[in-house]
Amino acid sequence: MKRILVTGACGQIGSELVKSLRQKYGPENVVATDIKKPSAFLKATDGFHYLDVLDADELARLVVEEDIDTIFHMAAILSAVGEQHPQMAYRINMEGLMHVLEVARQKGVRQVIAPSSIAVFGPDAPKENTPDDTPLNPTTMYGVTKVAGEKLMQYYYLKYRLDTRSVRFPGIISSETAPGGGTTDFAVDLYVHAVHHQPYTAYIDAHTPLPFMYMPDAIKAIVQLAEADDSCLTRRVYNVHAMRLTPAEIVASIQRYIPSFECYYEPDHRQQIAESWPHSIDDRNARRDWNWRPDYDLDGMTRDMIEKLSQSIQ
Ligand code: AKB
Repeated sequence: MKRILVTGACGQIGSELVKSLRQKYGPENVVATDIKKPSAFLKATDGFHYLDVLDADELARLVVEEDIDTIFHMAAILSAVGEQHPQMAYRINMEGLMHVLEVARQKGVRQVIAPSSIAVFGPDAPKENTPDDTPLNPTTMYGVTKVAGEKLMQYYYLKYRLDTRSVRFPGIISSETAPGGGTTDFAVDLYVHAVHHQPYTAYIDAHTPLPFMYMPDAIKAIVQLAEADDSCLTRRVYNVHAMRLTPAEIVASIQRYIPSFECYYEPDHRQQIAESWPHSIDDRNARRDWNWRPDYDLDGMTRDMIEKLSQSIQ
């Protein structure tokens, strides 16, 4: 049985990943860590530990004491906050990953999975069906750290045979834990405002396309890649795609269920970040190598989001 440690376990993806891994491998085999205060769900389990990823000694202690063989490294600063605090984003994203890889190497951890992002692409990458291999010239610090992170993970695989794996996530839409500090967070805000019957002012222009994915598909992707037979993998980092959506398309989908919902548009500094990213992603390598397929389309996701968010406010 795997012994798993998750960093950033209180974040948007981390919190749902912990739930899913605990269902699969047993709650006692998944150690959740973060610097944030844990949710009631995490608090109720004794598998939560305070951990700052900048503290390599504490990470090493936990890995040894808990006999960890797999690390899901989810702790990161996202694009919008990263542009406000580029030096902090560099430190947390780069030093944090380096600590995870070094502790893994020194303490005999078998596998490290850390997400990358569509933010690795910059304005010179093809906008539609952006392939895995194309120029990586991001214009955000977040993107810079994700490109360097991908290369670092590949280096540890080639030099030390540490089993590193990564997916480039698009914007993730979810109902459980709010996202924090990303450019694509507006998509979640749209749903939250709609179920509260409040209008929303989006900071991204109505017709800017971006790649998105519903959380159950994101969890499926990262767990499926972690479990894939190594002999099937032709690379360490994979594009994954689900939906190409503009804010206006998400609003129209919400209005099919909540017709009174209204959205206004006042693009701010995040518009420039969104415009530097692709519209849609070519994920044929993931589909071929480990059978990746998303389950949700726009209206399927909207139905589920509205149902779950409505239940949570009752
Ligand atoms: C962000 O907006 O920064 C993230 C991402 C696309 O990686 N959601």
